Amino acid sequence: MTGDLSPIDKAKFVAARRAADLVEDGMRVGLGTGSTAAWLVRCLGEAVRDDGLKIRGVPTSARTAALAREVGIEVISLDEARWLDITIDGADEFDADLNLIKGGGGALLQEKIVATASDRMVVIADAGKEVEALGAFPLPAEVIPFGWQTTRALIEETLVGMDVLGRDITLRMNGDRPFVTDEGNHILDLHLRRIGNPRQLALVLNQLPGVVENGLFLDICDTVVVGHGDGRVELR
Ligand code: ABF
Repeated sequence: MTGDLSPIDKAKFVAARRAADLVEDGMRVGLGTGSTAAWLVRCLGEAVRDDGLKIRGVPTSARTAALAREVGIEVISLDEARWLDITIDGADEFDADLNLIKGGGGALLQEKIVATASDRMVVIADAGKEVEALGAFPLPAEVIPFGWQTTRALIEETLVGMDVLGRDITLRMNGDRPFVTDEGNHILDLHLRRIGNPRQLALVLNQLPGVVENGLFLDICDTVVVGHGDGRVELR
C-alpha cells in the first residue's frame, strides 16, 4: 500500500496507521476528510478485509464516503449511528492545547458535527501542522450563498476589534467558479496570520447571520497523533 512514499506522505501514513490501531471491533467510527484521513480509511479497509475488523463508518464528506465504500468499510449516516465511539480526522494546524484549524479541504461543517458527536476525537497530522499560535493557515468560514458578499463585509467589520494580525478575506474558488461544499455553501478564507483569541473569534463569527460554521475546533480534539517523515510517531 505504501511503496516508496515521500517524507510528507510517510509522515501522514504512519500517523494514520497508528491511529487505526485505536479502532476496535464493533466501533462506530467517524471518518475524516483530506489526504491524511484517506490513509486512515485505507488502513481500516485493510483491517476489515484482512483481519475481519467489524466497524461502521460515518464519513465527513462525499469523497470520504466513496473511498470508504471502495475499501470495503460499511458506511452509515450519522443519524443511523446517533453517536460515535471515535472520530479520526486530519487538520490544517494544531497548537499545544490541541486546538485546531480545519477546513482546508472544505468539509469543516460535517467534520465538526461528527467530531462533536464522538466519545473521542483523534487528529492525525504530519509534524508540519504543529504551530505555536493558530492562524498562519487561512481560517475557513462556511457561509450560505445568499448574500455572501454582505456576510463577507460583516466579517470584515467584525475583525476590526479582534486580536488578529491580518484581515484579508477571499472567496474560495474551484477553478473559475466559487467552491461549493457538500451542503451547497461557499467558503470564505480569512487570512488572519495569527489569532490571539480563538475562543472569542469563534463565538463572534458564528453569531453572524450568514455564517454557518468556522474552522476553529476548540476543546474538541482529545489526542493528536503526529507523524514524522522518518517514520516516528508521537501521541499528544
Ligand atoms: C481535513 O483534513 C480538513 O479539515 C483539513 O483541512 C484537512 C487536512 O488535509 P491533509 O490531511 O490533506 O493535510 O480534515
